[in-house]
Amino acid sequence: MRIDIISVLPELMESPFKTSILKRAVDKGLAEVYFHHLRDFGLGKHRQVDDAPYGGSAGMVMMVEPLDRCISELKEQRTYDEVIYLTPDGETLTQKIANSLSTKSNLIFLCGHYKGIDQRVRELHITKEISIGDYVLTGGELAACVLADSVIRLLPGVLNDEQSALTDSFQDNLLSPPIYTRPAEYKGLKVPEILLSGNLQKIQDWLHEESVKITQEKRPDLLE
Ligand code: 6GU
Repeated sequence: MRIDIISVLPELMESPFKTSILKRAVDKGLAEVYFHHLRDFGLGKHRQVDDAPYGGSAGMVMMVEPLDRCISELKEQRTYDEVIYLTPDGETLTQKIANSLSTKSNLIFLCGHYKGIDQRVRELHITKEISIGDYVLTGGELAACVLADSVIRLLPGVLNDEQSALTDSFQDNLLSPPIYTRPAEYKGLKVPEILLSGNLQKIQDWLHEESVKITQEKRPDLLE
């Protein structure tokens, strides 16, 4: 998978892809992540990328021309499955969306800034708009990292068996059951007997029951 990320602040997104599992995915060639500095497509000697909105409301708007030039240049080089705009008014990211994007080959992520993008960028290029939740960030960069992480970890070969995505919270709309490691007793708190029993079928059944119980308690909306 190849992800091209367009931003006015690409330096905000460097370390997540240089650390741990995402780094390994990139090193193994399972994910290619490229940053594009929007300012390189800015207008005039000040490399302008934003301007005041027509109609006189507050804030600045990301201009159509730099974004169109940047995205068009990428599209000349390959076909993209989706051009995704990270914005708080997009569709809220879910595991289902991450699963679906993990089957794609080429994605563009456009990080929103200021008051947003000129509407004509949407009409020309954007195929999907994603938010990572109902709160406001200073820009789309951290959201782009969250989205990339949720997608890249699903690519075949990125996680090993122990880290398998199949038993994650949300993979089957259930939260994870409680887990324990040694010691079997700590400050009088004991690991449930069943987990020490060695009976794999019973353990599986218990873990599933616990998952359902915890989901009912914490996130009943997931069971609806
Ligand atoms: Cl994608 N961008 C911004 N600026 N804030 C957000 C968001 C995105 N998702 C949730 N809050």
